[in-house]
Amino acid sequence: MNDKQYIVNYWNVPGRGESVRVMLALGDINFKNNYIPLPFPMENPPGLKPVPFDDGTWNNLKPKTPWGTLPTLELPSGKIIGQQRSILRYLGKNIKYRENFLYPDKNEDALLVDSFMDMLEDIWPILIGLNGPESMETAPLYSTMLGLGTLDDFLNPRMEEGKGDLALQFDFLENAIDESGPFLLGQNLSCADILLFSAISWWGSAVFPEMDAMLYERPKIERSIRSVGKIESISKYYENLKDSRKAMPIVGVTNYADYYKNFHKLCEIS
Ligand SMILES: N[C@@H](CCC(=O)N[C@@H](CS)C(=O)NCC(=O)O)C(=O)O
Repeated sequence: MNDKQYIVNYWNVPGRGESVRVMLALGDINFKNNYIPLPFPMENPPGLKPVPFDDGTWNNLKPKTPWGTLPTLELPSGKIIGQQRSILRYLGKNIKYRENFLYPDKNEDALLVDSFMDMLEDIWPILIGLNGPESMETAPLYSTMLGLGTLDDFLNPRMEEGKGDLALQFDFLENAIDESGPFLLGQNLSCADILLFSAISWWGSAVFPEMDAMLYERPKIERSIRSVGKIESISKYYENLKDSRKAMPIVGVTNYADYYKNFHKLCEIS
């Protein structure tokens, strides 16, 4: 890839943008994080830069994005593309780890990578909420973002071992992972591992109190995300940004800096 700058447009939380950031960090690619204030009607605490909450930026930007959503990635050519998994495939066709592209050349491997990524996207809206009759206060992600804590009444029955619909999804995921590892497809790292690393770390602070409920008796999921955390260019990325997390808001019981805590944990950054 060339040296011109990529720009990741996303809120200053991991969410769906983090996998894109991690891919670029892994590829040692020069990029800038353009943090868009979260479009929540909450007061901006004084002195925080960039401002965390709504200042009108998203209202102006939304119609100019390809799909009305974030993340978007601005390419060095100036073209702006959207959709997390499309961006990951695009980057994966350009970035190698140990001689192999992160989106595999072989059709069948690429198909497997796609299916891992698609199943993660199926879990995403359930955890965010807001697809059913939920209001913001009863949607698991918004509950922590609004500082109201995790929604145990929502999570506990759905994570019940062998029974809950979410627990079963994580079991399917565990069963689909290559036995010998360390990554989802086996020896070769792929962009699906990067998405899994980003998703579990994010959900383990934004929706669940910790990652434990998702990792319990699912050693292959844990092996993949721990192996990603050990990659030097990724831990370097988090180390470099650690101090900037001090400029994040505290809302109710939520310290927004903690949304990055699992990334630091997996990268073994104290
Ligand atoms: N399938 C899309 C979903 C994107 C999406 O829903 N993004 C949310 C943030 S995670 C968003 O932009 N919400 C603001 C809005 O819809 O106005 C992707 O994976 O990129």
